[in-house]
Amino acid sequence: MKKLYSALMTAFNDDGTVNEAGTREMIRYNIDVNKVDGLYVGGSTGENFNMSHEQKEQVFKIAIDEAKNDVDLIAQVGSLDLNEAKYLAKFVTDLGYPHISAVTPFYYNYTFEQIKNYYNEIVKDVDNELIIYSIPVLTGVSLSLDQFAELFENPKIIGIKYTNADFFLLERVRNRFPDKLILSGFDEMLLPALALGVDGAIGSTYNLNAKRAKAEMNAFDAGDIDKARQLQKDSNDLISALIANDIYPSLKLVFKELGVNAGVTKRPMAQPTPEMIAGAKKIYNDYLK
Ligand code: NGF
Repeated sequence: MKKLYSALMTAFNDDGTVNEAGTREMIRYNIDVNKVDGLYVGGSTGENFNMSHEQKEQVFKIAIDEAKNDVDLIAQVGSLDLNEAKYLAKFVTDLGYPHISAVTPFYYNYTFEQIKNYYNEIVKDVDNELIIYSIPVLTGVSLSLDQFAELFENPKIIGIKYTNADFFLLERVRNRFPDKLILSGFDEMLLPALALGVDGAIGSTYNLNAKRAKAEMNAFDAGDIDKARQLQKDSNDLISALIANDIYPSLKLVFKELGVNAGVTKRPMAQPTPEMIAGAKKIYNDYLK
């Protein structure tokens, strides 16, 4: 059974502090209304890379406290500070998170040896399993098939969150590692990723569009490719509109239309403008009502 995860957003107040009540509302909406299989906590959509260390801890605590054991939880602990990544890996493991994930270290053009050492260090002292977070479009770090193979030599490294439009590589990875977990990261490319055998998907737009994505997965599994294509087309109409309206603030503005207080994005992310608010209302009316 393929699994669908929302990349959890963090509700922020105007001053950049975490809005705990709003964050809890989004978690509840994902579990109770979207009926997702899991949440990816502390990823790009969660604005993890905008946050202080204390805020990361705060969000990890809120998410597991609200979600309890209702859905699977993956905590993204990767950081440019390896000591922080190791600390957070232990922190979330002690909180009870069943999986961890870590973005490839970025900015300094690390060698593969350094990247490998980073992953092995993160998992070394924790009794937990790690999913590599590969997102070359934001990190500039592309791992090759052989490099994934080297990382998988560590039995605690169990899979990839694959946010990459390189479908040749995806096919090669799926073929070489049939037992590893591969979760697709680009929501607008879910169907081609399903065709190549991913085990599920994690994404930002599932916060609003999980039911359609689940229906697409089910149609694909039933062999109804025409239906799956139609559902992907409908999703992509929504995703295109969200991207055109600035996706992260717009996801939160559309959440408000659904009666969920998602707060705002944290600066330097864009703050809502009257045009963006009007755009979000239109997205809600056109694609989600
Ligand atoms: O936001 C991005 C940037 N990607 C997300 C997702 O892969 C990131 C994707 O859902 C994620 O899951 C996380 O770490 O929070 C896109 O927003 C979506 O496909 C629209 O392009 O690439």
